[in-house]
Amino acid sequence: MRGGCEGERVVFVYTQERVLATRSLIDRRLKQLVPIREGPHSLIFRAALYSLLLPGKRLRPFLTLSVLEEYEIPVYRGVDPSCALEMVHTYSLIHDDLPCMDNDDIRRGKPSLHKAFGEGTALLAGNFLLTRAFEIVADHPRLLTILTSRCGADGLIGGQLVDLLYEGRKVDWGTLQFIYLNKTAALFSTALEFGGVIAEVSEGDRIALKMAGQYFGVAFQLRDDLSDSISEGSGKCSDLINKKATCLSLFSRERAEELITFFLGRALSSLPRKMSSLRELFFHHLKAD
Ligand code: GRG
Repeated sequence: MRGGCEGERVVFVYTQERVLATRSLIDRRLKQLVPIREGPHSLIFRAALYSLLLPGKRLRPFLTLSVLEEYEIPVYRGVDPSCALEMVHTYSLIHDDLPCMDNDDIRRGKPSLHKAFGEGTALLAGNFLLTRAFEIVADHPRLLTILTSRCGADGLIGGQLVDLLYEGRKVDWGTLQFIYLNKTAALFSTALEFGGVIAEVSEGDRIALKMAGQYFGVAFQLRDDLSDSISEGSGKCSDLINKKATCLSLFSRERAEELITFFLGRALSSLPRKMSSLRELFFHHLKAD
């Protein structure tokens, strides 16, 4: 793991090695938290693990663990909450891919869960992962409250519903920001806030972390809209097929790039500390393809 020194403190940076180390830590724990159990229902564990262990970037766990590191809190304390977040994220991807939603055949480079296991099993595996995530944070009331609110009508569900409602319809910037904030930014802000809550930071720092996550999430979705528009033929162009409301329905590519720069700036200036690894992660995932 590469690192630099700032005074007495070691400052970790966002490197490929570090991404792999985080992935391996999280994946090992995910396998323990969702063990394959034998019985008539064993299919649910295999289906959930199929999606969970596909090579996702594990960005949300990385955000939580980076906050802990910044505040010099042992990283192990964030592993289970990070796994819970990754389960919620995976559930949202499984359901988003279903024929009644985006109808995507490919996810993380492999057949999406309903293609591999059938629609009914995919629906249930998503529900199972969401329930399991709540079970994992249930003994931490503050984390549970945050996660519950971000998964509900004022979070993922609300964002996804408005996203569906605006398929093929003209969208305005206010509505698009609502979709981005709830569908995409909700889990990034949860990840940073989880770090803050576990590290018992001041109220000011917790709110700043949450805001950094919101700004980063909006920029991340803007970048995803731009990437999706140029990946026709790669199996990742469902936005075009579904006539999704994206930033390109409103802005030129150049204007969208300016907005990414704007929201990146806001995300960086919201961070309550130097947080080098988070800054690098933000830059890395928002840069033009
Ligand atoms: C509640 C069904 C339901 C959906 C909620 C989150 C969501 C709404 C839908 C998921 C699909 C989607 C386009 C989400 C937007 C955020 C986004 C670009 C997710 C991909 O996140 P990455 O890049 O994915 O971190 P990996 O695979 O690396 O984990």
